[in-house]
Amino acid sequence: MRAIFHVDLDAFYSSIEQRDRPELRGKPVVVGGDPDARGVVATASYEARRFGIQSAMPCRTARRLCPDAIFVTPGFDVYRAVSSQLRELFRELTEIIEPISLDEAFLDVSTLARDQGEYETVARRLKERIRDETDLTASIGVAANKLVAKVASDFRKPDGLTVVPAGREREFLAPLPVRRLFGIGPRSEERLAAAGLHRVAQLAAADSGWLVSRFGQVGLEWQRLARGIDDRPVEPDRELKQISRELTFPRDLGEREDLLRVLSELVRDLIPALRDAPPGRTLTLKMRYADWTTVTRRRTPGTVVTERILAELAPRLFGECWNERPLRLMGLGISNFVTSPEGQPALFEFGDM
Ligand code: DCP
Ligand code: MG
Repeated sequence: MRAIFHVDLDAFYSSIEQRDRPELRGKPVVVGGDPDARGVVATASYEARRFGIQSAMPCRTARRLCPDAIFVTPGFDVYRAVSSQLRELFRELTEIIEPISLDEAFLDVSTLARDQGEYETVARRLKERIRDETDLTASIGVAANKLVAKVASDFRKPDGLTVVPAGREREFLAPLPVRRLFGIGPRSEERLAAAGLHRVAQLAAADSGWLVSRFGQVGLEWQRLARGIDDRPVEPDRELKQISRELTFPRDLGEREDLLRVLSELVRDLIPALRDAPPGRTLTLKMRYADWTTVTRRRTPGTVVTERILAELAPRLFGECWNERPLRLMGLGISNFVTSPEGQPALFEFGDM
């Protein structure tokens, strides 16, 4: 029987800013880009979220929703330092730690407790340790697998602790919207909604033959998630080789305009991961044509791939290698990471491409 913690800090960047600048406490704080220069929101304090401000939203929209919001430029060095502090605290419990981003990790704590009730105590103690050492709050989900632990950490945010007892996974997930399942994104959610499946319970109970005929094999994978089944191990110290996003379209797309739109969605989806990863030097575009021919094109611009370079280079690469035939999939990836601290993206931002 495994026991897994999913630990996720609350409003990470903005909580750190509020911690370090007392004048920001209790105020709507938005961490991200410049509202006058097409910046996007990295995160917002809970005070700002009450106005509807969310990660990835243009800062300009955020300012419209809350004219009193205070905009702060991210201080990644501090965020990284806190992240390593967190890692040390996790290490007090287990070596089996899988970091997902600066503020989020899975911990396999299976050997720590003698009975299930003890895990709650261990998790509570970890929250206290985090608060004592960093002055920040974390939410923790405890479950027998990663999927359920992840959903559980989000269940009572902020400063939450949710334990899902073994055997109760399906019941816990049942009332939630399908979107909450780690692995079902907005597009899958739309496809499920079109088939009348909105809640996890409906997906869990659906006829499996019908699911396959409607969605293919992925329908069965979704159903396993909906039933709370997940055997993925916590993978410690996974070395990051590439961060990527790809999308298989519901139908093949042959219009340049549609494909450019998908490409900018992929760029947008990649940006949060880009922020949490070390700087990368190489951008890869992947295209799969309707006949399954798959083409990948790489470009190493001579600087690290910043958000701006990503946004400019991706459509250029596409323009250079798309042969005008319909595509079924497109993907973008960043690799060739700079591992030493020399990788200060801002320094390279205006380098030539
Ligand atoms: N982040 C980002 N862009 C995004 C999402 C997140 O730059 N689109 C950054 C800012 C967040 C940090 O990553 O502070 C952690 O992401 P989370 O999704 O855990 O969000 P928060 O910790 O801010 O809030 P929550 O309390 O919902 O976990
Ligand atoms: Mg968080």
